[in-house]
Amino acid sequence: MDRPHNLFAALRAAFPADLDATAIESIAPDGSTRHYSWAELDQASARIANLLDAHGLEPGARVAVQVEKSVEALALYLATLRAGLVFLPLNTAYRSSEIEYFLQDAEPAVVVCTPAAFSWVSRIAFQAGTQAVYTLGDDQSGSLLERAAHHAGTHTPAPCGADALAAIVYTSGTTGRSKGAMLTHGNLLANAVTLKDYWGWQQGDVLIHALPIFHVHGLFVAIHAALLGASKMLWFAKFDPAAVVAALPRATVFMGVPTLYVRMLGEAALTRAAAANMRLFISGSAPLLIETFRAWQERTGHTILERYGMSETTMLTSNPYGPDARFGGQDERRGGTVGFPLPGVDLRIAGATDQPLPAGEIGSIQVRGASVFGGYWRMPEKTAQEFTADGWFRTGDVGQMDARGYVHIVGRSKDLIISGGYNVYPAEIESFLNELPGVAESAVVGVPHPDFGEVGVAVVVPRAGSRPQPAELLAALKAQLANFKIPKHCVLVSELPRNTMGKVQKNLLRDAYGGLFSTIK
Ligand code: MCA
Ligand code: AMP
Repeated sequence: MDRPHNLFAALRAAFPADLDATAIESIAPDGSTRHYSWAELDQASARIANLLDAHGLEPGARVAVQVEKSVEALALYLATLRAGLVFLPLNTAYRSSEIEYFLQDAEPAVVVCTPAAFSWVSRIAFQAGTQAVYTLGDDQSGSLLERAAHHAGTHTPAPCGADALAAIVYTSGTTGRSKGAMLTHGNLLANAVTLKDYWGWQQGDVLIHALPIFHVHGLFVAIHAALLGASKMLWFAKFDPAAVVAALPRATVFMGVPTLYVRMLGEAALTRAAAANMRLFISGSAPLLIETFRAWQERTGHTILERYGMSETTMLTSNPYGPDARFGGQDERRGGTVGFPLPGVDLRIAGATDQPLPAGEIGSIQVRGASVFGGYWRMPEKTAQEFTADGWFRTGDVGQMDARGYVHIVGRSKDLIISGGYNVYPAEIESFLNELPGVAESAVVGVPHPDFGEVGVAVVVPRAGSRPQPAELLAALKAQLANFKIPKHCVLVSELPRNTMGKVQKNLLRDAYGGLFSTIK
């Protein structure tokens, strides 16, 4: 029989003995703070777990959540794990058509949204068969906490095996709509323990948490490691570079996407002295430019540790924190690389027929290991396509492993733009664009951007006799899609470049528009 493996139980077991100590210091934009003790975090999640239990849901029932970042939202995540239900986080930028898709696909039993969104979210949710819709504001308002307050502040975590589903994380597809990556308690716990050990988590560590908590980076990578390390978190609901730089002297670890590092470098207060107390800066979710890596080294004296992962797999590789015996005791963090496969992760560079390639050759990155998900929600065919016959997951990233064992990501076989750490799928934007009046066809490509790393540019062919205004096309997209997905520029062209097979040559478009943002500071 599988042993009990509730992820919450493992996180809870790591709480410090002094439960009255501060677990989270939440820092508001005006600088005011609110302290949450470990006991409060435990009790808040217990109350919500008891409320969820009162619904009498089957294990595996989904709890979909689209709320602003708050410590109470974190308690809701912990409560869902605790109750043995499945957490489904949703980006707060998603609009109604996007939410409608997720709720119809996942059929959550419970939905939690902001008080302001209740009327439209609840309409969609009840149509999708949801039993209960609660609200949660970022100021402790809403029906979730009101109802939870009537429940006990103690709760026994639901027993569940390592294979029990803990979360569904939607990640868009290169064709068609988003796919829900199903992550188990075992997947998440394996990765959390690995990261805590590999990154040398120490007693007394203080993590600056300034990322959103509806994606893998902010929700799993940052929070699990901090909780397992019994570390205090300095909690920012929204990233503000000046406020984060001001908090560095009270912290030891920071995690961010490259855009956060770029913006912090724009702060004159970022100095060696300001960063003197810090132990570790970690970057991921998007490529860290070598210029940023070097500028950070020069300004702060710290070498950013870059790592690589995916929603389907959580973290896969990391530059070393200290000497890695598996790779000859190497401990150098090398800019432009994502480091070594993490302990417990098998990574290979494969050729066209999935055969492993020798060191130095470029090929598809394929992985397997305890953190790799079992499949996509209700998409067995998609799942089968993404795994090789011998059980390796195809990441869709293209890379190379050098003779010393460092993994380099050199491109992607999937048509994906990573903008400020968020993924934007050109196919989705094109399908909306192509429906707009006056549009015959379109192509969306990613081009370099000094702040977001990469942004989308829409290249549109008008219908014969039409002359749609680019600004109006973008405004029409904005009415339907999350704001970060909106291309930052739109051009009209008479035709798209195609190869002899009729496929749009996006590389030519990227070359043509690649310099659009190069002069922006
Ligand atoms: C905001 N905007 C963006 C982005 N963010 N545009 C493109 N890409 C973005 N990422 C747009 C808004 O639509 C808005 O446009 C304008 O920029 C300003 O918006 P605002 O909300 O003020 O921006 P911000 O608050 O300054 O946000 C920027 C940000 C944020 C802090 C960099 O994007 C962010 O938190 N990124 C982190 C994402 C993340 O956590 N990714 C991890 C995924 P307008 O005014 O026209 O509306 S997990 C993952 O990738 C894997 C598993 C991994 O390896 O970790
Ligand atoms: P997601 O769909 O949010 O899971 O995004 C996963 C993708 O982000 C990966 O497949 C990579 O393409 C990309 N990614 C994550 N970390 C890095 C990194 N350090 N360098 C380059 N790409 C990264």
